[in-house]
Amino acid sequence: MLATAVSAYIALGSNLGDRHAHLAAALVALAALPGTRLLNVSPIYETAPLGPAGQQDYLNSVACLATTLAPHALLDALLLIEQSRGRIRRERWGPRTLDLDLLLHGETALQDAQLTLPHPAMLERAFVLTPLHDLAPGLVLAGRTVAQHLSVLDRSGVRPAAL
Ligand code: A4P
Ligand code: MG
Repeated sequence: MLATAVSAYIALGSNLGDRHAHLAAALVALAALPGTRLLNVSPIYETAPLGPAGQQDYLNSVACLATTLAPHALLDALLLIEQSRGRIRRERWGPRTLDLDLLLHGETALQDAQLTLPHPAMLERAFVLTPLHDLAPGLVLAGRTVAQHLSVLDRSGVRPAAL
């Protein structure tokens, strides 16, 4: 039986090396995943780093996919794409060439050792909700729209990226 496609939202982040190239390569790789179509991509934002001091600013965006991949299969694919861009895990919230977080996979809610859905921190982060708002302002999460969640966040560290 054919699996049904769901909408999945991916947060893209980079603050090391050629940040625009890492994000562009990630989009090419996401579009090439089996059972997957890249539906939409937000503008790119330059954002103040959350985490250890002394890091370069991030570039952040959000992509929307239609995919038949199951949540864990999609997460595994995201980790492989990160590795293909030279991602080395050193410290939590430390600098990274490419970070791909699975924000939402349809209506899935789950928590295990590998994966938490929806992504647990997404509603507190203006660098995630600003690009998500560009794609889906009326999407309802935890009883409120993305626009409502974003309206109470400090957006001062988030600005459109220079090309
Ligand atoms: N994991 C569990 N749930 C998920 C999910 N929904 N999506 C697990 C992706 N991964 C998920 O992630 C560690 C493990 O989380 C994965 O192996 C997966 O099994 P990681 O990316 O290796 O670790 P990390 O990123 O160092 O830690 P953490 O807590 O995941 O950090 P975040 O939340 O990814 O934040 N500042 C700005 N301005 N912009 C950013 O994009 N990003 C981070 C990283 C910090 N500061 C930032 C930004
Ligand atoms: Mg991550």
